Amino acid sequence: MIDPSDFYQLLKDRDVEFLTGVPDSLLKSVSACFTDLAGEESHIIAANEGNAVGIAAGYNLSTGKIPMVYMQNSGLGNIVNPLLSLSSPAVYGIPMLLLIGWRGEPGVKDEPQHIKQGELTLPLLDTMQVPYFVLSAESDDVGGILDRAIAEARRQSGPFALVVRKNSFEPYQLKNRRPELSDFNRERAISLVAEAAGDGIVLSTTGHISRELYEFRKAGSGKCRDFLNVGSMGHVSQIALGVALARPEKQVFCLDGDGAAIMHMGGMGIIASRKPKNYHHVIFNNGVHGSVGGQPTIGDQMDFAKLAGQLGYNKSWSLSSENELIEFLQTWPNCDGPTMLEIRVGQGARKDLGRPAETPVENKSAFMNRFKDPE
Ligand SMILES: Cc1ncc(C[n+]2csc(CCOP(=O)(O)OP(=O)(O)O)c2C)c(N)n1
Repeated sequence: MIDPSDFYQLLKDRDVEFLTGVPDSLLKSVSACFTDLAGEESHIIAANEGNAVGIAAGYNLSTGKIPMVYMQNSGLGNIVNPLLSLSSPAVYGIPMLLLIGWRGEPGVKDEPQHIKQGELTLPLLDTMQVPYFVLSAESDDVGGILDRAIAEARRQSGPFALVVRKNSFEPYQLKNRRPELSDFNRERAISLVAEAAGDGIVLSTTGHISRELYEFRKAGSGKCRDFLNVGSMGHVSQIALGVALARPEKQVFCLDGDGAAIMHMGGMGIIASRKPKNYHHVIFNNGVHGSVGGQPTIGDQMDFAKLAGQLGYNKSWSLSSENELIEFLQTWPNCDGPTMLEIRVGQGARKDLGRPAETPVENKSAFMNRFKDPE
């Protein structure tokens, strides 16, 4: 296995000192190490992976040095455009290293949302003509691999990818943890919101939030008929918008995370512009990418309620305790939307948090049946 601190040092020794990206469960230890060891000026957790390629390009344009962009392979979709129309040797030719966590590698058991992406990770890189090397726990001479990757990125004047297999890096515990934004337990907050949503339509975001909602439904009625957006991080607010506009007679509740909302934040302006009266957006803001290791987002600096108000949501609030939420929920589902409720919550999730037992297609059917069947 590769020691993440050694890896960071090997990069520095080669003058690769600027790191940007979006955390990934499989690269958890290496991105936590970047958060701890690299100063703020040389490490930026970006809003999304495409933005990270942009930041890296700006760094290279102004220093001539090679940056590293790290991501989960789910982020490949976000980087296609800036790779092909910015950093490609056929356009500006901007050398950079990409470090890509390979979820869903063929033959390795993984969650359904990672299977197709995992199967197509190398073919996608081939199609984009991005050269790559696959790193694993058995890789020795990582320094030599980096030397060749850097030389190739410089020779081609374009990106070079290191695709990282599961368990390549040794565990590393993040030390610079973001202070808690509140001590309100998120699972409890989710259960209160889901209950208040009554027979409204609920959609939830990628990661722990969907898993907590699922567990709450299973413990209650035993059935989950909410749409659990296990993949496509950052898009649940727009899926919910599509539902709300098509079904104005239903109250629609979107349970979002701070990292996910920030990833494609422009969508909030589109929600506000269409003014769906039945749309209720809830952001559970813990200030971190909790599902993939707790690396910070900019959630602590965000005032989502104020932002929503400025964008044109009808009403918006922010709160951070169970008592406030219980009182608030007496009236909220009857307010005209679009509404935004930011709930500041604590970090972390239960160690024994389950995962949906149903496939995404089964989840879709149960969700779609809600529009046919009486409850
Ligand atoms: C495009 C993309 N990039 C990265 C990931 C990996 N990922 C899964 S959940 C998550 C964190 C989500 O953060 P947030 O919305 O704040 O919710 P929390 O994890 O704190 O519950 C990340 C980065 C992903 N699934 N898709």
